[in-house]
Amino acid sequence: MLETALILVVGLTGSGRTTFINEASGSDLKVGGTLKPCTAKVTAAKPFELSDRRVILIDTPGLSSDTLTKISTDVKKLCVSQKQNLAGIIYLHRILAKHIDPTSTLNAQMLKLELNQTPIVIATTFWSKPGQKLSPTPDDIFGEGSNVNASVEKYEDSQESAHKIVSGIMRRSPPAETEIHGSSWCCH
Ligand SMILES: Nc1nc2c(ncn2[C@@H]2O[C@H](COP(=O)(O)OP(=O)(O)OP(=O)(O)O)[C@@H](O)[C@H]2O)c(=O)[nH]1
Ligand SMILES: [Mg+2]
Repeated sequence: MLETALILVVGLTGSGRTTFINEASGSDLKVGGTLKPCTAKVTAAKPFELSDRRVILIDTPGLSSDTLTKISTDVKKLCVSQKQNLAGIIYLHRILAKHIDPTSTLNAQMLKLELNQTPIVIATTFWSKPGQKLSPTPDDIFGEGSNVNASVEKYEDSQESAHKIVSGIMRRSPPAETEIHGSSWCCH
């Protein structure tokens, strides 16, 4: 049987998490079309196979001070029910954002602490929209001196591009290290 890779997809509301997940997994989760946040719950998408793993992407509500605790609690529960640790976190960043709000940096830092030592990829979205684009560094997202060892990838609105990002994170998270023993949460 294929090993399961649970991968968390996070980011601010409207950063394109659900669109990315639907494209990668062939799911049909509800995408936002209004000014209101759309995804309200931690939701496991349809499993799909990639690089000899069974991949489950986890959609989340937009990361904020209000959702942070709920996201980390629900993700830990999901990991226990799947008997797997997280194989990684994909942090989606809307490339058109002019400034990164310090609160969002703090929230990203807190989530990283909660889900300690999980490999992280920052994936930038909205490249097809016109406007000034500034690619972020891990320090921009997680705070100056945070020493987060994350790569920054460009998501190019296609399944191939989404799969490349997912495969990249799985290369940094070998299957043998991801299993949870017993029912307690442990992160590597
Ligand atoms: N051009 C472009 N549009 C995108 C991209 N990602 C998402 N969108 C559009 O942006 C809107 C919001 O996308 P969602 O995938 O719902 O974003 P989300 O991060 O899941 O947002 P919430 O769940 O509402 O917090 C939709 O109209 C998408 O079609 C992208 O990479 N490029
Ligand atoms: Mg969503």
